[in-house]
Amino acid sequence: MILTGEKEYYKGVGAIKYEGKESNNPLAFKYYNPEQRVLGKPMREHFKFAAAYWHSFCGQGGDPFGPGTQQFPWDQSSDPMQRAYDKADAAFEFITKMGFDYFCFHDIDLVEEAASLSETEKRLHQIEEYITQKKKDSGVKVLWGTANCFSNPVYMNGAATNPDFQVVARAGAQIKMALDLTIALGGENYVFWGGREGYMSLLNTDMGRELDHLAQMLSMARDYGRKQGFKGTFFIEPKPMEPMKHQYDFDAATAIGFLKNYGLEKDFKLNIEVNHATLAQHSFEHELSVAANAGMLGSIDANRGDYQNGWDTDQFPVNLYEVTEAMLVFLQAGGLQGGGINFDAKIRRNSTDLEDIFHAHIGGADTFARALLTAENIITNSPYKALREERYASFDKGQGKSFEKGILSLEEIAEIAFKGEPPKRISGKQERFENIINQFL
Ligand code: XLS
Ligand code: NI
Ligand code: NI
Repeated sequence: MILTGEKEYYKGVGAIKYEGKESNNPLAFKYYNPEQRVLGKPMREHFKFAAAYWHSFCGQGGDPFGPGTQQFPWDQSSDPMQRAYDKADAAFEFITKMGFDYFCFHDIDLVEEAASLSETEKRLHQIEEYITQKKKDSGVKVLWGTANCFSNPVYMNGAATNPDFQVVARAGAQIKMALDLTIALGGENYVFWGGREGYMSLLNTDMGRELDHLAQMLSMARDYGRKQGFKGTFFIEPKPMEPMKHQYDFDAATAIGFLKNYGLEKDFKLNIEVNHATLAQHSFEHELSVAANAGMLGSIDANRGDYQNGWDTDQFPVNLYEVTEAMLVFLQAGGLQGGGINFDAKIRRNSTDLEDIFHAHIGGADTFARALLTAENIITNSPYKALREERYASFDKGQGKSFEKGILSLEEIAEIAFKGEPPKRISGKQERFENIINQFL
């Protein structure tokens, strides 16, 4: 048995508790009350909050113009395995203090990649053993695992969609190892975000062939996972651009079309990321609705963008109005299928105190909690649902109902129009709907 570390990294920060909105304690939840029931289900179960290993314990604030600014005390050893163990200690300390039940990871977040695949595999086995012990001690679980098939320069032309089969095979090896690791750690889901799956120029790209290859890889991963006894859901995380100019999983609608085209829709659902939605010129709630309508609303990556610029800034959620609209969709869809809310978000580069990561997650959890409570209130105590249903009332009876049932032909509805009165002008009442949100916030 491996003994896990005794060191405390986040000194001075204890367990984060719910103290209510009157509390002035910056290190307490004001709205996120894990056991409080919302529409019959505790907040803890609605959300399944997860910390993202990469942003919170690996990324140190580097950007294209300069190196990291956050010096992590767990990143000091000269031995990569020791660094990985120390990082796991810090991660579990943080997650436990937050009172979160879950984390998400990429394979090489847990331990740095080695010079060869077989050396990397060895490292992954070692860290798997260590984290298994930490999971046992803490009760913390894995929401999803994934393979980072985008950072290593070998993937500069794509991973599963690389024009060179040798690279595709290497991506396959990495995905296999990441799946093994996720299964060994009891991961509830497995994610594919295709960082390099897309193109920079169509001139040198055979898009049709690349899409076939992507589907081939996903089918193989699905078959392998199922053979190994993985019962969880596979998620595709749509994103329109960055790092590639055009990504194949552009948005929810594109990903759903792709999955159905290749017969993958039974095993795969979607992981909707707020910032990816807005990069695709959609709103968060739009992407949630598209996924929910297809029965594929699997999970959420909760990180907002900056509305003044066009990249994935991965900021913690703070926008109550936006998240309330999203929670209306969320609650009416019956929540998430298998997934949870993963804070795929990072603190700003000049947030350099170790406690800043607590403020960030407290704010994110409180934003979701307050929005969920508001949405519950709107659904139960406002005319919102009735007003919306009323707009479609003409389909609830008579000819409208027959149309919905599919028993009218085009000739028949044309005849209805010719014979009937000209349609009345009916207001969409958008402003009234918008005011309901403000009233209940
Ligand atoms: C990047 C993605 C990434 C995925 C996991 O934009 O959000 O962090 O969630 O690979
Ligand atoms: Ni993400
Ligand atoms: Ni992202």
